[in-house]
Amino acid sequence: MIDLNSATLAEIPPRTRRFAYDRSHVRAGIVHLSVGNFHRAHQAWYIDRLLEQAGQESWGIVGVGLLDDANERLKIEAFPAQDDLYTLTRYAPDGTSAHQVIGSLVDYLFAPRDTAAVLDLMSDPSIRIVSMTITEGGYNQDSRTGGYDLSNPVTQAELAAPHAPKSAFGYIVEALRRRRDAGLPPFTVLSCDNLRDNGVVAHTAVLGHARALDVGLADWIEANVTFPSCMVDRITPAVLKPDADRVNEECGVHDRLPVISEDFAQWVIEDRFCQGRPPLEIVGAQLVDDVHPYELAKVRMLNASHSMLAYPGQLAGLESVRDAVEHPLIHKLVHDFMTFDVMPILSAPKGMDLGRYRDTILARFSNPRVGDRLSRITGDGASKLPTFLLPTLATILEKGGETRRLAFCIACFLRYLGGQDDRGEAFDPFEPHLDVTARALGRDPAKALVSLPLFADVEFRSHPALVAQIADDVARIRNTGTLSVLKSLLETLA
Ligand code: CS2
Repeated sequence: MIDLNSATLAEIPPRTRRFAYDRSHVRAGIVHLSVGNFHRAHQAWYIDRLLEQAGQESWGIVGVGLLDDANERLKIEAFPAQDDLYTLTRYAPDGTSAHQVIGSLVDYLFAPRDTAAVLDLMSDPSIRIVSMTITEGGYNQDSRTGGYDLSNPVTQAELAAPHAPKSAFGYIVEALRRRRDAGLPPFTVLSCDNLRDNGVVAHTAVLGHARALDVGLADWIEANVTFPSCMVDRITPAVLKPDADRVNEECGVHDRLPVISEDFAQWVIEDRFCQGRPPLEIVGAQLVDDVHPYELAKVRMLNASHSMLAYPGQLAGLESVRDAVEHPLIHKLVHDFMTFDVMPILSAPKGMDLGRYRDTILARFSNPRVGDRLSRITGDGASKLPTFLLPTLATILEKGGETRRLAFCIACFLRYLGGQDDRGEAFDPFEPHLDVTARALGRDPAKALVSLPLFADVEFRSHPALVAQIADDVARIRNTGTLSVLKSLLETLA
């Protein structure tokens, strides 16, 4: 099989669609921090289609890797060898697939090695947007105050040596400083993570970092830089070796890091760009004044349902999202969670039917070929729960309503921290924000709920009955298994 790169493009079989624009004319207008599969399946796919339109060649993307880890090392090798090209395979719920080569990523820099080049690029006026997907937990938020955590050792190091940044915020602030000092206009900062008000969270982080360094710079950023919020949606599974081998076979070209996703995509963006923006509406993105209701619906319905099914599913020994959503008990749990717990307290975006939205989500989870694994969804629960699920619980506690489905999911999360499923099989929970001591608290729910920072937004101290309920669920899950606890829960609630 041929290797993917610019020279072999013409040899790729026609079943794999190739972009029609002349890539040598594409110039960088966007720097994207942290080039994960989601970015490559979502934003880079939108931009790829935009580049097909006449006159849009100034919106190419340069990807920047921030972290020096095993995952990034694969990209350092693969991206240049492939001239930053890659294949995207999209699977529809009816099982059909579409293959294409994406060309919108025009360069890749590895920040720990190419620090000067990254800063030079970000300081260049041709870059009009700096976007990022640094994960829900990547915003360095202080879980107690919601502000930017200046005590983080990485932040401390960056503040002591601002010319040698490490984090997204260190790079953004240093590049903005250079632009201001050179009398150049700034860029828009666009967070593409699944956070409520992601633009506001990014604003808090950038301003928090800048203010600790230079108040004048912070004021300039405040007055000149915009931080639009956006809602992003496309299920993009982790691609393991067998998945990669399969899609390479399907595409007829060897890509070292191919991307897989569902065919559904949505991008709703607040229209506030301080240096102009690509006309993304012509490729299906929605530019709106207020993204908030869309974000809320997506995070509290889709992402929360993902968590709602993934913890019990993994404990029950299931492997994929599809296996879990097609299990009758878990299906009912998730369906009823959306219908009775979330939908009554959500205000839907104008023109959106939440019932239909729920049914589409369930159908997407059942996609027969995407192959999304539960371990991807359960990972980093410490960042996801406070964003996806716990605000719903806090609202129900305030306004009244059923808490037992949420209590059960939290119990499953605490049990999952122990790294053992119902069959006694061990797994390694991916929890980069929880140390060993914190994880061990999974065995002591009463203490975990009142002391782990991730639960800080729920007043568990004032709800002892709920704490007792969760502790009881954890004990019964341990003794009788997850699905038997779920079965009796659903019978009680029927
Ligand atoms: C998932 C998301 O990570 C998770 O828990 O819910 O990655 C989800 O697949 C995407 O947000 C879909 O747009």
